[in-house]
Amino acid sequence: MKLYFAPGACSLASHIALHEAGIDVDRVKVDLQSKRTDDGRDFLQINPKGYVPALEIEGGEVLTENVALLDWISQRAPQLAPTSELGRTRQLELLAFISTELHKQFGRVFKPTSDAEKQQAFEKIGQRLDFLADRMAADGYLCGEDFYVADAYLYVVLRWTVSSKRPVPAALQGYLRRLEGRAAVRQALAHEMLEPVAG
Ligand SMILES: N[C@@H](CCC(=O)N[C@@H](CS)C(=O)NCC(=O)O)C(=O)O
Repeated sequence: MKLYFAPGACSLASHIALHEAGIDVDRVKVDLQSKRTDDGRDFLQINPKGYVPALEIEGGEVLTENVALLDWISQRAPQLAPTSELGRTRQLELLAFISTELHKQFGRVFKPTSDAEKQQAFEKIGQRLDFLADRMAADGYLCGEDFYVADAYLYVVLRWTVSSKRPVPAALQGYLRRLEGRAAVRQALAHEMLEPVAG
């Protein structure tokens, strides 16, 4: 199995989730500008969409899209999804929210067409992080006491918030520290040569 990633990009979520699941993968770094892999291949031949993450699974099929990869990993590691009747659907609801309402806003932060657009994106991100903070159990994770794959995705968004020099809502600061205390998060960071960001 091979995970195609770029350090600190959204592929870090699947990287963390694979560590949490105890699934062994080869890691292949991708240069997102040149679309070349570290081992000299044309990444567009692997994922014609040209973005990470991509996961080559047994049999050679390549899975793409954060939501799909994280759901796929949680199906192989059931401890990474809530077990209630609506558990998987609730987690997909969260993954879709993080993907479309948070992750996508960072496109406007990293490549804004104007200062006003960047400011608008930060406002939306702030509102949506507050929404998640309000529903999160104290000392817990997004869905309660246990860590699930959606937490790995939210971790990436919080890293981007910190690197954009925006405040992480007070209610999420302890959560960020808890995430960075997890062995799987530390291992994925080390593989990607990244430092923790919690203060
Ligand atoms: N819809 C995709 C978006 C993935 C995405 O935005 N990947 C970024 C890194 S965080 C990327 O590889 N961008 C390079 C590009 O689009 O050329 C998903 O959710 O997996």
